[in-house]
Amino acid sequence: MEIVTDRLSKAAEIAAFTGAGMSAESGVTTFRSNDGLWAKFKPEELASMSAFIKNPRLVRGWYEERRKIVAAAKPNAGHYALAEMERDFRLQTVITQNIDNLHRRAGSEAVCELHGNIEQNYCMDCGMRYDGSNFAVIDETQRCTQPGCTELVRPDVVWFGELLPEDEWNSAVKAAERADVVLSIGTSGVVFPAASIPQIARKQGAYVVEINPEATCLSQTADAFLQGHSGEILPRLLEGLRHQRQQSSIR
Ligand code: BJW
Ligand code: ZN
Repeated sequence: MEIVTDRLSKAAEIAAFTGAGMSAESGVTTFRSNDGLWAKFKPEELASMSAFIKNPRLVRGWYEERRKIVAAAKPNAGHYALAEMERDFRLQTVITQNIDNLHRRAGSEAVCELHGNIEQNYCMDCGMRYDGSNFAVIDETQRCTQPGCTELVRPDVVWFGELLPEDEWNSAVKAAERADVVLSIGTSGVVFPAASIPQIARKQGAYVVEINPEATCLSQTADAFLQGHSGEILPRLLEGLRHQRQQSSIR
């Protein structure tokens, strides 16, 4: 822990790369855990255009339920610690795979959302954007209300086989390349291209720290593995940074 705090305090730029585990302590179920209402489905079976076309009601039900959970959820101590690292230390960017908005709600400003945002929707035909529930619900599916258009409205998230939003991806790669330290937090690291962010950073010489209660495919190559929950580890890192700053101001 001290070695990581030391690296963080000396870094000119820090980036955080986050996955579903970041929000687990806010009560948002991760994708590849064995609990939760939707555990009987693999993400590949729901998060895809083919699943949506085949069964829009099922996929819409999944997103609708998750949207409600996320709206009722509160950022946890880990989200707040990252927001404070951005405000008071050198955390430049939070690169997130999460669609739950919890980083922004905790106060993080420089957030790259690689997989979209569950609060946004758009029409699959005319592209009209819907940010609430102002679409029509016909036969339990969401439909566009533009004149002459009744196409399905889909969530503005990135499904398997779809390209990541170009601007967000480019900003994320730049942040990873510039960073001296990358914190990879609460991700199984199996979904690409997002999972390549720690590797991109490491190639440019960054010190990569993984925070996760379980070992993942990244654990072997990370420079440090802090085993535990992000809601506990991140506040401790923040405390360590504050302590170091205080010590150096006394000296
Ligand atoms: C805690 C904790 C606590 C618990 N504290 N930690 C290269 C190689 C191989 C495959 C591919 C490749 N390139 C592309 C692919 C195909 C595919 C892919 O990667 N497939 C793999 C599964 C094999 N990728 C794509 O299709 C991507 N698009 C693409 O590549 O476009 C180019 C292309 C175009 C056309 C044809 C082909 C290619 C798009 C991927 C989109 C992924 N979308 C989803 C859904 C988003 C919307 C939604 O939320 O519904 O994104 S899937 C799902 O997985 C979601 C997540 O963001 C993503 C990653 O999951 P994450 O966050 O890692 O969660 P978990 O559950 O896996 O892990 C949680 C972790 O937390 C665990 O480790 C726990 O231990 C830990 N944890 N509690 C800290 N308290
Ligand atoms: Zn439309």
